[in-house]
This record gives sequence, C-alpha cells and structure tokens, in this order.
Amino acid sequence: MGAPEPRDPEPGGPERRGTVHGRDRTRLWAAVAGAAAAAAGVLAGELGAGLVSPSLSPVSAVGGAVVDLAPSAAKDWAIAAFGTADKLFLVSVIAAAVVALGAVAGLLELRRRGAGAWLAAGIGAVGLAAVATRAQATPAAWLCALAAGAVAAGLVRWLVARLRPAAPPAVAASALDRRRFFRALAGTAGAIALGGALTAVVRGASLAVTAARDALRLPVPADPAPPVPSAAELRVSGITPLVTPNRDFYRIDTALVVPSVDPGRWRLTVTGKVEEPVTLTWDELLAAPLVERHITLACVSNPVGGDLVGNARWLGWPVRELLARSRPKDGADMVLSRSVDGFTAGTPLEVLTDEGTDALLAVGMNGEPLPPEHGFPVRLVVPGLYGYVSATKWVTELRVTSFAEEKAYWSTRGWSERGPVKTASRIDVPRRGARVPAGVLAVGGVAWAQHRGISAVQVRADDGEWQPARLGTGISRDTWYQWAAEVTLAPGTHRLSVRAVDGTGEVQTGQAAPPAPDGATGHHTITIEAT
Ligand SMILES: Nc1nc2c(c(=O)[nH]1)N[C@H]1C(S)=C(S)[C@@H](COP(=O)(O)O)O[C@H]1N2
Ligand SMILES: [Mo]
Repeated sequence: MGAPEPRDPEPGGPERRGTVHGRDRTRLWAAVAGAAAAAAGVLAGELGAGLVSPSLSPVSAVGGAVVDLAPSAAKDWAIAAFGTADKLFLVSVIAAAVVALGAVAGLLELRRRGAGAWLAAGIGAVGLAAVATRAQATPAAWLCALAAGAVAAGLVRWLVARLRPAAPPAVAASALDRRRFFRALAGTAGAIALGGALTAVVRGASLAVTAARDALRLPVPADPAPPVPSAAELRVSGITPLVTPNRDFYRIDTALVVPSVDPGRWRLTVTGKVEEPVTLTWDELLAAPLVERHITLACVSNPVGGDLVGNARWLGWPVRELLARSRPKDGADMVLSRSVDGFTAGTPLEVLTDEGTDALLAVGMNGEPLPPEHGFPVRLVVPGLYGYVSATKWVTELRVTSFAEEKAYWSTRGWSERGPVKTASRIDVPRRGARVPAGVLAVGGVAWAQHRGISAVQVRADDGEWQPARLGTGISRDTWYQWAAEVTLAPGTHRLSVRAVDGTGEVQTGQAAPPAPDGATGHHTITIEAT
C-alpha cells in the first residue's frame, strides 16, 4: 500500500503484468475471490432457508445469538440509533463481517491450499452453532447452515486454485491462468446476482410474512382449553412430552417452498353446494369467538412406532359455525379444503358439522400464531382423522361437495378417501436396541385413538402375558395418553410389545399392515438387551 502502483507502460502486456506486479494483484484477487465465496455461501444459506426453513436462516440465527449475547446497553443503543431498522443494521453488520472474513479466507487459501477453505468452513460452523442455540432450530435450518459453509469453503478453494499458475512460475503462464480465474470469478458473480435476486424474491415475501406474524397478538379464546390434568403427565424419564413444542412438531406436506401467505390478504371462501357462499377475512376470523383445544395430529404415513404424530394446543374457530353460515345443500357429504399451493383434503361433511367434534379453523398453535411451516395464517385441524384427509395448511377454500364427485390430492394417488385414525401405541423408553440392566425396567410411551380415547394400555415381554400399564388420564379423548409400566427382565435379549384399548373397548390389532392405503397397524415391538 502507500506508494501509487507504477502504471504498466506496455500496452497489451498481460504476461508482464502477471510477473511484474502479479504478486500484489494476486493477493487482491484472492481476497476478492474469498469475499465472493463467502457472499455466495451466505446467499446459499438464505435462499435455502427461504425455501425450506422460513422461520430460521443462518444469518438470522447468528443475529439472534448476537442479540442474546449482547449486553443490554448495546441493544438499547442499537434500538435508539436505528429504531425498527435495528434488525436490518445487525444483519448488514453480520453480512459485512462474513464477507470480510471471506476475504481473509481467500488470502489464507492463496498462502496454503485448503487453509482458506477451513476458515470458510469454520465460519459456516459458527452459523451452525448459532442455529443450534435457537428455539426454532429444525433439521432444515441445520442443513441451510451446512450448505452455506460448504458452498463458501468449496468456492474459495476452487476460485483460488485458478489463481495459481498451473505450471511452475518460471514458465510465466499466468495470463492463461488469470483468464481461467476471471471466468470462474465472473461465473461466481453471475451466480451471486441470480441467487441474490431469487433470495430477494423468496426471502422478501417470507420475511414480510414473518414480520406480520411476529407483530401478531392472538385474541384471548372465548372458550379456553381446559387445564392439563396433573394426572395426565407420568414422570418417566425419556417419555414423549404430552404437548409437543412447535419446533419439534413433525412436518409433512407437498410444499417445496413454504407458502408465504399475508394474513391481511388471506381469504377463505366457502363454495360449492351451499345456499350462501361465504368469504371470510382474517379480521373476521379473529373477531369470531375462538376456542382452544388440545388435539393430537397424526400422519397416515406414520409407520408403527414412528414419530409422525404430535399434540398441540390449537386456537381456532369451529368449522361448524362457518358451515352453518353458508348452509350446505342436500347431496353434499364432503368438504374439499384447498391450500394456496393447490393441495386438497376431502373431509366428511358430518365430521365438520358435528356438535361434538372440535374441527377447527386454527390460527394458533401452543399459544403462538401458526408457524409458517404449519400453515400460517390458517389451517384445519380435525380430531380423529389423519392429516391427509383433514388438516389442510395455508387453507383458502372450503368446497362443499361429495365424495362421488370430487377426489382429494392423496385419494387420486392410491390412498383411501376416508382416513379415521387407527388406534396406536408406541414405546418411547427404552429405545429400541438399548442395553439395560437386568431386573426391573421402567417402560413408557404414548397411545392414541383420537376422538375415541384410550381406556387401557398393556405391555408384554417376549411371548409372556399382556400386563396392564399405568395410564395417564390424557387431556381429552382427542389427544394421546402417556403410559408407563415396569417389566422384570432376566439377562439376555428380549422383545417388548405394547398395545392399547380404545375408549369403545376395542383392542388394538396386532395384525401388521403398512401405512398405505389408510394407516399402519400392528404392535410396536422393540428388541433390547438386558445385562
Ligand atoms: N397445504 C397442505 N396441507 C397439508 C398437507 C400438504 O401437503 N399441504 N399435508 C397434510 C398431511 S399429510 C399431514 S399429516 C398434516 C401435517 O401437518 P403438520 O406438518 O403441521 O404436522 O398436514 C396436512 N396438511
Ligand atoms: Mo400425512
């Protein structure tokens, strides 16, 4: 630095430029390459998050961690100085820091092959660690941070490799090498521009919706959920919690990109065989008397012993009230609910109009607005039916029709038209394959038969007698129940099985069936080793 660089007097002398001043420029270009690689990595992470993890991106995770770690004086200062732009400021600082570190990685990579890539991967690891500290962390968010680090590390290595002469420096082949490098850099810049535009579109929409969601205050329910009875919780270490936190709630849908639906523009239309077509707005929905219920949602694809099932406290308006407004006509026996992304579910009309079934047009999940992944702003939740025939997320239309006339998304793809939840039970502790001390062993898990309830759970070891388990009271017949038992095991390999009896007295079948076409059956059986 300092002295102005002497101008190259010879026109068209790239070779000489490469050799005479090559060293300084090479360092400069290595830094540029590193910065570009870092920028591409950040964009890859943000674009990925926009597509699969709208609630948490690598940069927002680092931002969240910085906010949590920052002394409150610094937060006060940022809010005072930037007001509502404080988040934008923080994100800009993080992005600038990452790009600056990228430049350092470029220089390092030039000095030692692989060193810069390690630094870039290290920056990615910081993003990963930040994701790990966030409440909303999901596998998708982890993947985005991993992708960001991998893209940055790979690119810095690849770009800087193109800066090095292919042959020993004495051959002075640098003009050719530079051309290779500039082509690679231009390609990277093009990818950054394209990725940036895509990210702006995807993230812009989802950021606006996330901001709208953050600013929301859900109304107080007119009819709150009854408190969870203390006898519903069994104290068994490792058992599935009675209420599933939102971030742990399974996610199943056909949406490649999580739909961004602005509640202000959201409309639900009730159409088809009705006396009175109705259009409902977000404000009208929130103004309705909302009820709150614990309901366990299960996926038809859940295998025996699987975890595509979760229990949440949903806030919503009973669908029957809305249907009562539009008055279904004779001949209708199904409601085809449609999502903004085209997914449809076919639900029996009588389930939705039944006084005794809390089918909800849900806006809240465990005290929060629905997470984007779980259908923000509005979804259906229907106790007793698998999600594919009832739980339409991002719902925008209820079409009153008949099973004879219309088919829902999965019913045209080999799944049954009707999807009542089958009685199921699962062993959560011990885990399958566990090594446990011989003697008395604590066993526990959950069982569900939504809308019928569970009246008993039984366990057995190997081919022994079925023994009664202790059964939690459950929250309601629409939720799962915890169960616990003690079995005594001699040293050796053992099989543990569980079965439930539903509220009507029907015993869960041991007949094994796969998930398709209408839900798996069979006893969950695990093998463990007692020593
Ligand atoms: N829009 C939309 N809604 C949907 C689906 C979907 O693919 N698209 N899948 C359904 C299925 S199969 C299930 S099991 C539940 C899962 O809801 P969750 O992701 O909130 O757990 O959503 C249902 N609602
Ligand atoms: Mo599902």
